[in-house]
Amino acid sequence: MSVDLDALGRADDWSPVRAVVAGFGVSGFAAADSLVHMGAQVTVLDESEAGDRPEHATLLGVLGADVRLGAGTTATLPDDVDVLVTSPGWAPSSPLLAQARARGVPIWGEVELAWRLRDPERPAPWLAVTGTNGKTSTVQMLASILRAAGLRTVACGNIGLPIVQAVMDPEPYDVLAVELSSFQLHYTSSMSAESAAVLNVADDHLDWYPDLAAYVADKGRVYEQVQRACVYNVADPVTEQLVRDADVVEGARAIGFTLGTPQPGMVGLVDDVLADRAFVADRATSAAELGTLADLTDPTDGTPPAPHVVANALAAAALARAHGVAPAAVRDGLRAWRPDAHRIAVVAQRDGVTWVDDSKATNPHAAASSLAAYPSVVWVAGGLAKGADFDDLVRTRADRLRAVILLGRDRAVIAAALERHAPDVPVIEVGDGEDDPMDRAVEAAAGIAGDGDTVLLAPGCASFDQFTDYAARGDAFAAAVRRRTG
Ligand code: UMA
Repeated sequence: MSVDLDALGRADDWSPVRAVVAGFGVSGFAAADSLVHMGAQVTVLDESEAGDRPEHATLLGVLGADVRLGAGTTATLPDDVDVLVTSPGWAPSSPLLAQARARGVPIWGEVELAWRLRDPERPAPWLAVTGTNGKTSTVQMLASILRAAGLRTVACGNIGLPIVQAVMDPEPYDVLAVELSSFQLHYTSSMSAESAAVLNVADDHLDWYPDLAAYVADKGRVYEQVQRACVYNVADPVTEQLVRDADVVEGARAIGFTLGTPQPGMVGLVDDVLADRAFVADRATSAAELGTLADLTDPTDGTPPAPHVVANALAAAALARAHGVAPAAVRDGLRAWRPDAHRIAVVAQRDGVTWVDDSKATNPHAAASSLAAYPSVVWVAGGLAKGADFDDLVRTRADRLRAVILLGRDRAVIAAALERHAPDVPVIEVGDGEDDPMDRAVEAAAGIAGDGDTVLLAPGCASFDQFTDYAARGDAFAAAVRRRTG
């Protein structure tokens, strides 16, 4: 007898449910743990036995889960499965997911599971953020604002804390600041966020998706069934179109954010003031002040905020205002916010040269935003391009490039774009055979950069070909810079 999954919630008995969890990384472990907690019969499959997986397997094994790790374990979907809960990194073409589709087994992501497991007595509303770039900073700003308003909240989702873990927390949250990747949205169908924002859309993850349209469509899913506000980027018409295409709850509003003067129904900038003309009573003639650019200026070195940081702050402010947060709490929250490491972090200043680590710029769109902040740049780039195209980036930023240092597996993709659109810019390639490629790259940059230049690590690519992750890449850059500049 099959189980009526749609009738099951947090208050129900899940013991008849036979769930297979695909992947035992961060989200897979959290999903499996929650399902075991709900009493379901859980089988977990993961090709890898590395890291903390064996320890987690023992832990869940004691609680009754069947955890199968290692090569070959993910080839075949077990018989008698009611639901497959997949990790976001699994492409829909994976054999396990294809078998589930062929057999009519529902496929949920961990986010879908989290939505279904919300506490019926006190379901914390979700304020959801997606977009190609800026998601993590925006949810951090949002969480900071919500905290300044006295609310119990946490930034969760793609940022690292699985949403299901936040939802199952014994001490309930008032509201959640949720970062969603396109992968997570792909496997989410019943979520109805209180409000949601798409910050921007540009090429990314074209190794996972058949084409850009499929990626954009998954981003748009964040607006489905939104209850209060769909926040879009006035400068990015694709995001506004996604709002138009969405099926929202009656009464939900479209709210734009802009670096220009806001029209009624938008938040934006009036001189250096972050101004709200969306959530004030008389928006035809007045605006509320949500803070100033000084509130986003780094107090340690007085660096003014880059344009995309202001845009992210306006999007976070719109989501918070839609939730009912007062203007003063928006200002206090933005003041308290600090960017993470590896996001346009100044690592050294020496002999008129500024060395900046923006290792988090893992696609061309992010690298382009980063390059826009500096007039004369020695650009350090390369890694895994994920199928992206660098032509637009090079065409629009060529006038800022003094020289380019390329490293990593797909460096030829960037070299070819430079050849086409900036043939006069000197390019130095660091070969794969080098012992410490980042050290070689920094050495090459030091040989070129002069007074007034910025050496900018904004790779436009993922890091996994040469580093564990973008943080390790940024650390390697900073260490090499310090060795050279003292
Ligand atoms: N695996 C298999 N077979 C496969 C594919 C994967 O067995 O064919 C296994 C891997 O061995 C691994 C697990 O499945 O154990 C992979 O899980 P995953 O790659 O989906 O990653 P998680 O550890 O569950 O982390 C995920 C997000 N990862 C991805 O989307 C790739 C994390 O985002 C997120 O923080 C976490 O859930 C909690 O929500 C990271 C990320 O890189 C930061 N996101 C991308 C981005 O920001 O660009 C989308």
